[in-house]
Amino acid sequence: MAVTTPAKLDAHALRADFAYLEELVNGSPIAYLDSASSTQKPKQVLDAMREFYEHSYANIHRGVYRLAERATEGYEGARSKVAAFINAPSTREVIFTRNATEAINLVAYGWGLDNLGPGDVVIVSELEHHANLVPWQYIASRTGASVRAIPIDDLGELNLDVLDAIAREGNVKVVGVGLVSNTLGTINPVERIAAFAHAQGAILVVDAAQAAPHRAVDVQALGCDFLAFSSHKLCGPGGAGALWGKAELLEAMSPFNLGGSMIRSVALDKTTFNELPYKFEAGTQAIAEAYGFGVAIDYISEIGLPAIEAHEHELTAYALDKLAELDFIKVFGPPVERRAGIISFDVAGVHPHDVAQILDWEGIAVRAGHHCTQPLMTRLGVAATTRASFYLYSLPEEVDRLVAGLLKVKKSLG
Ligand code: C6P
Repeated sequence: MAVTTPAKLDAHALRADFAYLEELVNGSPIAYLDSASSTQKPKQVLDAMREFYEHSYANIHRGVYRLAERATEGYEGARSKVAAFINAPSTREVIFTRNATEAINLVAYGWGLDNLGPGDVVIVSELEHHANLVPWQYIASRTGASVRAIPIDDLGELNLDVLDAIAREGNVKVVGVGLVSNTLGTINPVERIAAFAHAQGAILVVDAAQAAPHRAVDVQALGCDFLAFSSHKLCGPGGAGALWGKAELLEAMSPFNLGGSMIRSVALDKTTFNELPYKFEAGTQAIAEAYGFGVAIDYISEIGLPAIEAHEHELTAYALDKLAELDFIKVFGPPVERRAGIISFDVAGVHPHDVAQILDWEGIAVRAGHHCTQPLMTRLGVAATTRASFYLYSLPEEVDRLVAGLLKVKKSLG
């Protein structure tokens, strides 16, 4: 069998697209190791958005004048790009939202309120970001359903053996899991979970916030029913995100936000709703941001998701090796083969906020905290971790600086 290696990306060259990465902090370029939180934006996206605002901006789906048509084309063109990016069968199935959080809330409210009830079970996992846990807890509390979590093992990987036992507790109606954990980088076996969910007659909601920017995501191959992600984590602007859902489910669902644009006809006593996807896009959307989301998809697609994934994999392997040499560091999470470019760790005797503060003095940006995964922190037995995360512009030199910075942390506070 022929093995194809993705073309390598040139992170040094790509950094020229990102103004902040060219700046110096205390004489050194910033080592931005917080892309899991949000990515830097390339000039291609920023220039395109400025051009759009200057020459193509008007409200969409309303005006018949040329400018409005141009704006509508830009916005709908971005929808087509999102659909192609995740291999959605139809653009009608792509809803623009503000972010991944809103996309998951849309499903929890729009599907959950109508379809969950006493005796029903929503399964999430111990790895979930609060965005894929709190909406389900809330809707379960409103409907009488219960929420169960798939536990993780000591490597931070899902223990799927418990699924059958959970299924015996009630009617499993929803399974909500992330494709990649934002805290541990664990890559979850979503195809296997899809088979379980569908055998139960449940829907599978996939949080792809940490996956779609870094690896090819194909909603049809995953076998999910809904998938959510954000633009700002893939080089795009904030304020735009996407929900993909199967047309038959979206069609049967109640709307989430109500008002202008999402209606077909309104009388004082009755309203009928618009067709997909507009039924779920009430009010004036983040038009230029959706457009910029599409440009960001072009940008990362041109570099190539396989090349981005391979680059991050190489960096992660390098960083895990280097960190393993430091006896005062405890790294959480799975081995590199089953991990994306995210590394959470503990520095013996030093609070993660102090770690991050000292690293900042060295021009290294990492995140410290619970990463919106408090149940996972409880499972790990810590209040917080320090987290480094990589993207297409990350460099091995930045890993070396992280290691040198951690040695300084140890010297000052350890
Ligand atoms: N994680 C992090 O530093 P929004 O904020 O809606 O764009 O994305 C929410 C979200 C949902 N799921 C996962 C797996 C995520 O990682 C995030 C955002 C950031 O890890 C901010 S907490």
